[in-house]
Amino acid sequence: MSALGKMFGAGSVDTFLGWPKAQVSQIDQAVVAVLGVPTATPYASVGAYCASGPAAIREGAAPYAANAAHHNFDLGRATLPKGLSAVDCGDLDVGLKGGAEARAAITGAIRSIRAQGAVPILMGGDDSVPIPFLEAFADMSVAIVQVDAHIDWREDVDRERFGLSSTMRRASEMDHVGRIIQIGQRGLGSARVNDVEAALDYGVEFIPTKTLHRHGVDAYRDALPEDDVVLVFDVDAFDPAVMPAAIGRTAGGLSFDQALQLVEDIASRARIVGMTLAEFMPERDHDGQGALLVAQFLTACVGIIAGQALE
Ligand SMILES: [Mn+2]
Repeated sequence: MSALGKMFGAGSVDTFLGWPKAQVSQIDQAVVAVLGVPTATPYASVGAYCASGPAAIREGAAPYAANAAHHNFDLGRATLPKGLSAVDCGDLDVGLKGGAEARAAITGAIRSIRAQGAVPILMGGDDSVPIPFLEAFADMSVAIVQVDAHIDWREDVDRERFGLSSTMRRASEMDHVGRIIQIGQRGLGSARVNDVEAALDYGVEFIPTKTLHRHGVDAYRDALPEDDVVLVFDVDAFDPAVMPAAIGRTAGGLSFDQALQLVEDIASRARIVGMTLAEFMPERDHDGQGALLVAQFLTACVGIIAGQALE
């Protein structure tokens, strides 16, 4: 723990923002439950390279833990409105190999959190984790807002169909998934030409980062869904200058405030029923800079989602 953290009263914490620990099966009255997941379906070529992401994000949030109940200027109020509580369910023990069993465990955990009335927030883990997360919403229809430098529409990679480059194609095949809005594509490496065509055929609306930078919120205002939304956020959507802890760094990404405003704007039209935050790779971070940013962003997202519980 840094001396600076001590000065502001931070103690040693091993949960996100120092929230109470809870079992997935017993989250009491929490309106939001955070769960860490190391991977779902890693590619053999790279393995579970974001497995230590959840621990690093909790560490990034640790300096704020002593202030968790303070006024949060990103929200204009306390992160958790009075009377509401959130819990950290720790990391789901699915090992690092992933596969069908890991995916089933993730889906089961998210179903359990939802059945108790809380909004699940999954901290990855590589971007294969949203696939089993989304499977846990089969009892309702959802729209997806995916924020990512990459479109993730590969049919398969080396014959693996459930990996991090196929996330949105697998999502599009789920009966309960309706509209898909994808925001943040940029540069080379976002997509193959035929995958863009398949996504457009499905009805995906793409809002590249370039459009967002040039037109601001007008770039997406009319595209945002009014149906219940699962927010699928890949941290490589952020500009690598502010969030370097990603394997797929691409210049020109979102600022902290653009991402925050986007989540606010989604929440102003639709209920956010779940969120995944993936691809945080501590080994690529610079002196914890990315972890701090992602922790602050996730804190704001939790606050926005918790605020919806009051509506
Ligand atoms: Mn990505």
